[in-house]
Amino acid sequence: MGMMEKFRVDGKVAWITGASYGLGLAYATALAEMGAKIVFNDINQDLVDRGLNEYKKLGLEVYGAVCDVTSEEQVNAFVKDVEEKIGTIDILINNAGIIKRIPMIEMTAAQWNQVINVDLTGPFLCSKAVLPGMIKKGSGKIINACSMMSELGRETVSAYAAAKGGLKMLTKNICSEYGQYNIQCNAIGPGYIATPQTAPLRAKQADGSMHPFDRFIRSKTPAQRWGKTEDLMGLAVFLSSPASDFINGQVIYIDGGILAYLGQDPSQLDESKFKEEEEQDIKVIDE
Ligand code: NAP
Ligand code: GCO
Repeated sequence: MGMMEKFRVDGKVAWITGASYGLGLAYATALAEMGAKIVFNDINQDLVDRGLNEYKKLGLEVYGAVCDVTSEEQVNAFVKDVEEKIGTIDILINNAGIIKRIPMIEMTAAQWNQVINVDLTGPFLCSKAVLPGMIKKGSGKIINACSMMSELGRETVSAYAAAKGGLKMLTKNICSEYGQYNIQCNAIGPGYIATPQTAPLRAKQADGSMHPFDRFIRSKTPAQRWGKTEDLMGLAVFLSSPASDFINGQVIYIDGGILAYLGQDPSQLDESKFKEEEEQDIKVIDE
C-alpha cells in the first residue's frame, strides 16, 4: 500500500455521532474527502435536517437520522438501519457531547446524570452496538472525543471532567478487549476549539471587552489562539485510516500546547493581535 493510500478510507462506512455542526461536521467532512461514506445522527429532526443541509452545501451525499446516543434502543435501531441500508460500520467517532457549567455543590443529580449519560454512556452504547460488526469484518476504528478535561479539572465542570476522564479509560478498555480483532480504539483530545459549545466562553462583554475566559485561555495556549475545527480534521483522518493500525488505546491531544505550558500572565497579552481572529469567531458564535 502506497503512503497516500495509508491515509485514505475509500469505501469505509463512517458514523460520526452528533455531527450536524461543530467538530462532528468537520470530522465527517474530512473523512468524506478521504473516501468514506458518512452516516451521522443528532438528537432531533431539526438538527438532522440542518446537518443534511450543511453537507449538501459541501456537495456531500450523507445518511442522517435522529438518534439520541443515551438511548440503547435508538442506538441499536440506528446501527441496524445503517447496516441494512449501507453496510457494516467501519469507523465510529463518538463525538456527541454536552457540557453543563455549574458549581458542583449546586449541580443536581439529574444534571450530573445528563452529562454522564451523553458524554460517557453514549460512547459505551454506540461502541457496543458497532463492535459485533467490526469483529465479524475483522477490522474497525473507534475514536472517542476526549478533552483537556480528560487530564485537568477546572471550576464548574465536574460532571464533564468525570465523563471525559472516564472516556479516556473506556478508550483504553476497548483497546484492551478488542485489539485482538484488529480493532483500534483511540481518542482525540482537543484543546479549546471555537465551536457553539465554547461560544459562551468567548462572547464579548457588555462593554465590548474580551471575555475573561477568552483572555485566560489565550494566556494558557502557546499559540495564543483558540483552535479551529479544521485544526482537528487531519487527526480524525489519521486515526480513521490504515496509517494508525498499530496505534491503540491512545489519547492524542491537539491543544496548541496547553498541556505542555505553565501559561503567562493574562494581563500581558497584546489584544490587538487578536482582532482579525475575533471577526472569524463571531461567525461561529452566531451559528
Ligand atoms: P457542540 O458544538 O455542542 O456539538 C455537539 C453535538 O452533539 C451537537 O450537534 C449536539 O446536539 C449533539 N448531541 C448532544 N447530545 C446528544 C445526544 N444525546 N444524542 C445525539 N447527539 C447529541 O460540541 P463541539 O464543540 O462540536 O464538541 C464535539 C465533541 O468534542 C464533544 O464531545 C465535546 O465534549 C468535545 N470537545 C469539544 C471541545 C471544544 O473546545 N469545542 C474540546 C474538547 C472536546 P445539540 O445541539 O442538541 O446539543
Ligand atoms: C470548558 C470548555 C472545555 C472544552 C473542552 C476543552 O468549559 O472548560 O467547554 O471543557 O469544551 O472540553 O478541551
